Amino acid sequence: MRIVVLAGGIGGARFLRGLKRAAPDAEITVIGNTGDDIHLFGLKVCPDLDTVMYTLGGGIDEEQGWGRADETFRVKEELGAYGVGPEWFGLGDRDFATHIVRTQMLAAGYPLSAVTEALCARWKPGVTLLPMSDDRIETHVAVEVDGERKAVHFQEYWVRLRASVPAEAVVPVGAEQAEPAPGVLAAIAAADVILFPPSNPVVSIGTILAVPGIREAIAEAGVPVVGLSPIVGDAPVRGMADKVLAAVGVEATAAAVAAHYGSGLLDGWLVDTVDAGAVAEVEAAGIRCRAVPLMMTGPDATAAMAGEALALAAEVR
Ligand code: GDP
Ligand code: FO1
Ligand code: CA
Repeated sequence: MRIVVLAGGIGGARFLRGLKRAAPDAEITVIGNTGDDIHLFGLKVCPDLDTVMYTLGGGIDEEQGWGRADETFRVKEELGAYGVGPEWFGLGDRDFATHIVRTQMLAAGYPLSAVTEALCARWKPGVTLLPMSDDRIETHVAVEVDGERKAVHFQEYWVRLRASVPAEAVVPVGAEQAEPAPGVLAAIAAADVILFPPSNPVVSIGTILAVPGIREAIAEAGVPVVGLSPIVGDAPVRGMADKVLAAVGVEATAAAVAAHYGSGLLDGWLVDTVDAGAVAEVEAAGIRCRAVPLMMTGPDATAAMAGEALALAAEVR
């Protein structure tokens, strides 16, 4: 079975670990979000691609959900000693190697998709990891700070500001001019099922869908598209997805997120058992819905969630 998964970072990566257990013989292609990418110290950092690669390749800092395990921060300390910022984005020594290799290959003319393939040759994530696009797309957030309205890079909004100020707009800068990366549309066309993991609906999955051609390809794929709610009990399980949902006028509820993706895209939607009351509302919107445990408390729980998503896909086929 060929499964295509649109993934952001921590939520998507953890779900993928469960999906690999639930469907060990499936061919999984991950379309990864690159809107979080940031250029720092002359290096290109791809947080969501790296989180998927490290998590599935066994190199992730499990507790944080991002960055490498067993990290040290000598380079970061030395940069700080030179007064070279920003100091608010924690890049570790092991992680720096990934960004150096990536930047070196990009400078040699390799597209991001080829770079990602080369990095995955070491990590062997057990899935095909494709960036959503080889073109530069960076999510910026319009905020009002000290009465002044400005756009900040997503990472500054998320990490430095801790999403503490309201997001007035979320803009994937460069998306309109971008193209899907090689293999993305072909993977969608060849898929037997397409999954939206419990990733951030706005800045992860929303950004991937903003790449011209991807939303249409999924809508026209003619195969079940099933999503899992990242919102449980009217709140994100972690992080601040509610802040960016508010920016796009979507309530932080499991049903509202399903409606946001729309029945033109979604055939099925899994909500957590605490949101069983939302099932009727989602079904009324023309999306098959089932309430199952959706907390990724460990590999077994996540594998069970993935199994439920595949079962719902089989039902809506
Ligand atoms: P990010 O790029 O690192 O923010 O990761 P993603 O966008 O892939 O996923 C972030 C989302 O994962 C957040 O909105 C969380 O609510 C969601 N999430 C994290 N853990 C869980 C979980 O155990 N269950 C569910 N349903 N969602 C989760
Ligand atoms: N998230 C943080 O909250 N603080 C950090 O210092 C931080 C550093 C960092 C370094 C490399 C990387 O790949 C990810 C990093 N993240 C950090 C996570 C990053 O903000 C992700 O984009 C989030 O998970 C949201 O997508
Ligand atoms: Ca992300």
